[in-house]
Amino acid sequence: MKIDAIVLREIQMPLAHPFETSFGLTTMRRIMLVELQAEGTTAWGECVAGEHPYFSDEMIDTAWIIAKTELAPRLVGVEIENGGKVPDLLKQVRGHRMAKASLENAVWELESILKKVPLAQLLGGVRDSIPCGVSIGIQPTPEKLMEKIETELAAGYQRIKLKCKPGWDIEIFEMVRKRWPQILLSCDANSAYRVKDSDHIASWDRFNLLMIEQPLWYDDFYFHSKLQSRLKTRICLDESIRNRRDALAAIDMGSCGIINIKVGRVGGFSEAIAVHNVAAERGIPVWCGGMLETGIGRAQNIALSSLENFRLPGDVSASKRYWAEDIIEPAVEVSSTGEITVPTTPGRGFEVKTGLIQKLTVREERITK
Ligand code: OSB
Ligand code: MG
Repeated sequence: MKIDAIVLREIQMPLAHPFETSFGLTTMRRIMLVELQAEGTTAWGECVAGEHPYFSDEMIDTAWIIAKTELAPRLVGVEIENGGKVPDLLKQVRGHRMAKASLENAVWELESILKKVPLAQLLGGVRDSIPCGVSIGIQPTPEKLMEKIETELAAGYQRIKLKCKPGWDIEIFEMVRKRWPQILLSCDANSAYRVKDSDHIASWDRFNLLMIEQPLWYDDFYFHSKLQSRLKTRICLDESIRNRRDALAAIDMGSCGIINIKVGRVGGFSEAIAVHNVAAERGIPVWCGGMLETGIGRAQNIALSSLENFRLPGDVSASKRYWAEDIIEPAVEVSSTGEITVPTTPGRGFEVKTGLIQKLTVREERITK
């Protein structure tokens, strides 16, 4: 496969519902899309870097400059055998995993289009449908949160994840558990707690949470392992896991019992599959996280979630939870039993609305040889 040109685009889209985490409030997304023009067709990638370097040290503007000056020039005009060869072409550049993933994933997509196989199959997927959960942000009031949970459960979602932080935790879990004693419930702190909060967090065991996601520092394994040894509830690591070696270290140290795989956070499909495999070998379940993606990233998340060890409901939910109008069609829909059907057509399995993307584009850059 040879890429003729890579087009970077920034699109801006307001979220249908503002999303608040312990690190901040997002109302408007600025998203870098990658379009590969190759072999008479086009393939797409989405960069999940945020508007600010709050979730990770990348943000859309760093991803843009790195993709433009360092990564795209290493891919354009070069014979690339398949998507799995991309990490090797980009390895001289350290870090910038979200920028790398947007390009690598587009190459995998290109390969699936040219080979006329579904992206899920190319990645090694085995599932026809994937179980879905939702991530519910911090709300203006507890009452609003209860309404949201009610709506999502009625829509069929199989697991509710609550964003939490000091001051928005025990009282909230108490209230939710009182009303819904049986549901699959988890929480995600996005690193909002410290070691001194260990007793506080240990007291959450009584809420029978499926997991506690990333309670401590974004770059830590050691203190998570100390905390995990005090908990009955499994810790799930998100931010801390950057690659397969991190997954191994975290599992061997007992820092977590579950791993959230975000393909952007680990640098692309190759590394996501490697994390998936090493977790599977050690009996640690994984699930697919979300980064408020458009349909392009979401379609790729669906494909990844079809791998065997994605055994827990992911944060891969319907387009309408995020956008008034998604940039793919059909929009991603979730069944009344909380599942998304994995497409069986070649490539990503959804059409990209190029006209809409053009309208949403605020900057564009074309990289050729
Ligand atoms: O930590 O999982 C996270 C969104 C943005 C940044 C980080 C996270 C999230 C989510 C939302 O939890 C997942 C989604 O619905 O896309
Ligand atoms: Mg998380």
